[in-house]
Amino acid sequence: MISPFLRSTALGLALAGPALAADPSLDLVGPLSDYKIFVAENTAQLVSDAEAFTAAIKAGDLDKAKALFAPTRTSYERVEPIAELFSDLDVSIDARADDYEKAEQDPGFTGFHRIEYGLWSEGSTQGLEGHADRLLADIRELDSRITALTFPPEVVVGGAAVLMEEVAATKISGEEDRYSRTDLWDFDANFEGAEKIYTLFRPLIADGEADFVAKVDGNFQAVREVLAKYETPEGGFVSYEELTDSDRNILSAKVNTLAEDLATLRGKLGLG
Ligand SMILES: [Cu+2]
Repeated sequence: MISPFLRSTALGLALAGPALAADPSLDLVGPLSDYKIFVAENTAQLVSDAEAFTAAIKAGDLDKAKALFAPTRTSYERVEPIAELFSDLDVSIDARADDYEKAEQDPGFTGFHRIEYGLWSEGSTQGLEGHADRLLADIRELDSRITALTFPPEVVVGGAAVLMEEVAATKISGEEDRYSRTDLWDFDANFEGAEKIYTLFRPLIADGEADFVAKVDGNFQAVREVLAKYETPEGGFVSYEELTDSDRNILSAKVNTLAEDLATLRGKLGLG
């Protein structure tokens, strides 16, 4: 879930006024419609993955449910830059226990991380059936909303920066997947999602901003190289506990720089 505080500070400007490209030759329509296709592909994948994940929970298959948890989340984490556009569902799908008064015991705590708590900390699928139904319903609702959803360019481009900020500020501490330690799967998907946005808009500025583009490309590349060290042969990631301090420091530095640089991308595109 995206912190409302980070959202409001980083998007405050963008939401305050109409966004007009400074340079009329900057055609945002193409990248935006390509991005919408990317989001729709991911939410469709999320629906089918969530069907299998929730079916395993309801069948009482603990091992299968645990195995499907992280891969099911990846398509959600890839679209997290625009979570602002469906913030009600982001809360019910992806909130942390800390957001609730009674933490894990709070009846308002739902979604992936409530299920994660049950599967890992309580070691059982028992009592998770209702949470599984709710999660699948929320995910289907999200997928059905995408077609009609308007994607404001300042929210899409700003969202990539905000997500990097969020990774640097909170996710790097390992808060997101604290019961399963599958955080590296989420990081990888978050970077993919932010890089997708950057890559789609990059051609619009590449000519005039060669240094900027080289720097951002290099930082995404550096992050990919660190994460690649932790990939498993099956295409997943090892436990977050295996991340060394020095790699955590590299990731943290790169993510902070990416957050700053992507925050300036909005201005470079004339998005205020
Ligand atoms: Cu998340």
